[in-house]
Amino acid sequence: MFSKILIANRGEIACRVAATARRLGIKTVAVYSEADADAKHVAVCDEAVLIGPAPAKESYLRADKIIEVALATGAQAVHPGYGFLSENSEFADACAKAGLVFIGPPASAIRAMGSKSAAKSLMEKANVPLVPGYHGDNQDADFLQGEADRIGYPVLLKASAGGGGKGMRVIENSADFKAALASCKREAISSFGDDKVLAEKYLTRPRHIEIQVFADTHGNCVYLFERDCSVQRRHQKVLEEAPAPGMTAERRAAMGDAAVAAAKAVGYVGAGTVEFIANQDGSFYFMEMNTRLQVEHPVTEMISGTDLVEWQLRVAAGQPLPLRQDQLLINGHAIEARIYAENPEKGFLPSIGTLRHNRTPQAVSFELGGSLDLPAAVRIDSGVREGDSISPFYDPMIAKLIVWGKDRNQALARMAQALAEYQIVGLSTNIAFLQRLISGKAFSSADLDTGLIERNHAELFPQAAAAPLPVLALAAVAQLQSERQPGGDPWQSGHGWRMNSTLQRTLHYAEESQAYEVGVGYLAEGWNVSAAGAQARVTLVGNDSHGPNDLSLKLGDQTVHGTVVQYGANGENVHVFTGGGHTVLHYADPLAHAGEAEAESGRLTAPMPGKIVAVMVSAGQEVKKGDALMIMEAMKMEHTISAPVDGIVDEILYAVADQVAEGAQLLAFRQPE
Ligand code: MV4
Repeated sequence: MFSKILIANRGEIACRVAATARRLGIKTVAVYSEADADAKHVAVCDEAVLIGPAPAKESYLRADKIIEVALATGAQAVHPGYGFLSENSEFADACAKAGLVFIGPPASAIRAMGSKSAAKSLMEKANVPLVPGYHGDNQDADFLQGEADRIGYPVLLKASAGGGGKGMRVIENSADFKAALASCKREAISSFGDDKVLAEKYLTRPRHIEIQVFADTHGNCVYLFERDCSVQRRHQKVLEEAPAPGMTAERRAAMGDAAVAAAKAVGYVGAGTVEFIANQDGSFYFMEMNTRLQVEHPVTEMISGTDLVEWQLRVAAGQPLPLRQDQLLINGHAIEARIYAENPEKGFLPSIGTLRHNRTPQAVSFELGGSLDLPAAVRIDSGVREGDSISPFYDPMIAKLIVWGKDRNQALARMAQALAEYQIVGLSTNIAFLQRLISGKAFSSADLDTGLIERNHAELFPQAAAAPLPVLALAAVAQLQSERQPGGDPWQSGHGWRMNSTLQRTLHYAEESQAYEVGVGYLAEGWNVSAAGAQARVTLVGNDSHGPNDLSLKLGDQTVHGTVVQYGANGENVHVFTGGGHTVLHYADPLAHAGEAEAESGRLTAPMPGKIVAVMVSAGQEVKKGDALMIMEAMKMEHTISAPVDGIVDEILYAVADQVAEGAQLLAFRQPE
């Protein structure tokens, strides 16, 4: 076995590989770009070497640099992870030439599977089922049309050099053939520099079912069952599960044997995935082979009780596979959801930013080894921690959330629970979208095909509902708590209450296009909170909990638990997590905004009559936007006057205990040039 390996990747997969290496006592060398100097994968490896600027072309794709680092650090092997150089046959060759073991298949196997049409010819010879079609060299338009007519419509034209759905055309009838062929060839030449196409029978409601295979250098090759990855959008997998719902033992054996035949046909070694496209009746056809460890490998690990990275390392070191086919068994059901920094409401645009708050459900990380003997109920593979950023340079995946259950229903329930507990603030995520997806009828009843997301668009993108009273009450109570003086008893909820009158305030919140006015009446104990026609007596109940942002409220006789994260000037960004939901509110502090309008003229005025109770700054002091300048008591409440922008305090016009009239200028303020 190796004593040191280099991990030529970043993010969760680099961390995943490092975890197994550590467990096996293998030292790890990380490589990183300038953008990743503080990344988790750098922290979890034993050594780390900077290889270049942020763009992948100048860092994670620099084969020469990576090999140089491997040699300089004394690594004996290179694990490429997925993406980047993982399916680059020249990199595999270059590693071998440098005397390094490439932890992956032989370069020849990568090449053999690299070309669509060549791979299909090889598969045909190996008796791996192919979609009825034509994938030969004759590209004459009349000939291809004859083939399409023979196959029968609808027919799918695919660019031979294509992948990921690019360069595909569905043709409904012979009359449309020539125009579609010309258009497909134009796209193929411009996208791939090669206009060769193949024609296939078009499957109208296909499922994506892939088989995990593993081969060693001793002639052994096994399959570790299937994964159903039908739930995709624009060829990006969203949910993956194992085993595939509805799979029979006979079909599984047939697909497994076909996948092993495919691997053997190209002299495969290591971890590979044979992708099939399956009809609803279960008939299946070879699509392509991925010659790497896949993103979704954890669902296979969970149902088979294996560590596929350990298998990769053993095979690369020349050891035989740890188990024979007859020793491999399926235990239970696993589902993986990919948590992405993206905005589903805005066409799934990647969302760049910092994970200000990243609270994950109770889970094991792979490092803890919980998925080996007794499967963990929940596993999270992630390459980022709270405080880390999702940068525009790389894939914006935040984490893979993987759950295991004794059956699919238990796994589904655990996924729902885990997603409900997952809290992220700082960037948009697809968590709410995943919640709707897994609870929707199509997925929960396993009515799967690659069109599931598009077909259920209305259900998956509902109109935003108005925030209910518990959400607004949590936001309001968090605001009241944050206004409290430091050092006060945080659970004394009578703040603002006066013997001879009831103080009444209105807090203003906005959510996207909706605005909320939350009425707060101070009581001797708690508050009367009213919003959107609903009203309840609210009290803060003991906090037996968790974190500083957690609140438990009594709303009438209902108990509500929630987490409220506030940030920005005057806590203007308010994130409320409760009941598995996440509401993003904007808090409009009336005093802060009274100041903002006057910032340009350098004045900060009292928006109402009151008394100065504290002055925190002195003349000439530089302050940052949001810094507290003065506290005044107005309307029987204390209000902080904050700097509306970065600037300098010119003059302070009132002192502590002074009475001020409405509109009085409190201090003079200027912005630096
Ligand atoms: C197909 C197909 C229907 N019929 N081939 C899309 C990506 C490429 N690798 C193969 N793809 C498809 N090939 C025939 N004959 C439908 C797809 C397809 C698809 C396949 C797997 C997973 C998701 C998909 C989404 C849309 C279309």
